[in-house]
Amino acid sequence: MSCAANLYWSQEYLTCVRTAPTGCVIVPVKRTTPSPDTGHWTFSTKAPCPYETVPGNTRYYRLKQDLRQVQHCLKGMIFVDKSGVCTCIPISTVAPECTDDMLLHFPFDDHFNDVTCNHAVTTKYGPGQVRLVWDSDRNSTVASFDGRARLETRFLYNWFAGRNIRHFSITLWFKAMGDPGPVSGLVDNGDCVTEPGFNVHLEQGTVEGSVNTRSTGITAVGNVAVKQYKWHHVALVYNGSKLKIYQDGVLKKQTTLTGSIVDTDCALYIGFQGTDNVQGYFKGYIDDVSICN
Ligand SMILES: [Ca+2]
Repeated sequence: MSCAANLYWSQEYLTCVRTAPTGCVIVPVKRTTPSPDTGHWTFSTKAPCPYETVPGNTRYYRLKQDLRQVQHCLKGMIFVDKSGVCTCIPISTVAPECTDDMLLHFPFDDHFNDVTCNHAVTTKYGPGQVRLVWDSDRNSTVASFDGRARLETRFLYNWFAGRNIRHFSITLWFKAMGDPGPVSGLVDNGDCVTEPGFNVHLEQGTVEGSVNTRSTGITAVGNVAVKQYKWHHVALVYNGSKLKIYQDGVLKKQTTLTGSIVDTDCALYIGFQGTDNVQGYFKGYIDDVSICN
């Protein structure tokens, strides 16, 4: 759902507002008018972008040649380097997606949080970094994981309790850049104290998913080969009778599974699986994570 004509989404106020964010402190040589669809303003410089995002705060950016030279986008905007063009864009110009089916959606376009009406917020954990970077193949900003950090959202703590969930799916884009051997988690809700209710992870150069139901237990589908440094789309779908895994839009494996998904008192992890604070991290890019029920 988008804002009505002449209104702009404000992530700060969580509603549509009449005034669009008006600028960026980079001196623009060119300013385009806002897109009628998104309300985005774009500023560009003629030279390749001399700035980079300050780690951990995408509203701030600094001169690559002198990291002390820190500037910031105006309130409600964040800095991105779109293929060499310095740009400040609104935190979000898209209203939350309020549907019965969409539980969580992380587009990673300009922040790390969920954009559904559940408004789930993520927090970074681990010694490393998760950053937003522009990816020209995806033509989108994506989340970059350095192999030592993850995102967590506590929205799924005990979420399955009493809900009798028999329809559940996870979709995401990923580009693996780490060691293809060890387990590295993409999305799951567990191993904090118990086995996950669901997970999608990489191991030995393949992608695998599993769902844990009360009547059947942990059931996995996978062993689907993954190419390093290539974007793949993966979908794990449980429909109450089958568990299926799709890669790049093609059904790769399926198996019989019944019953309601077990509850865990664990957070949702993105970019990690396990209890070990060294192993289990994902290195690479993740984009557009959706969870539906
Ligand atoms: Ca994105």
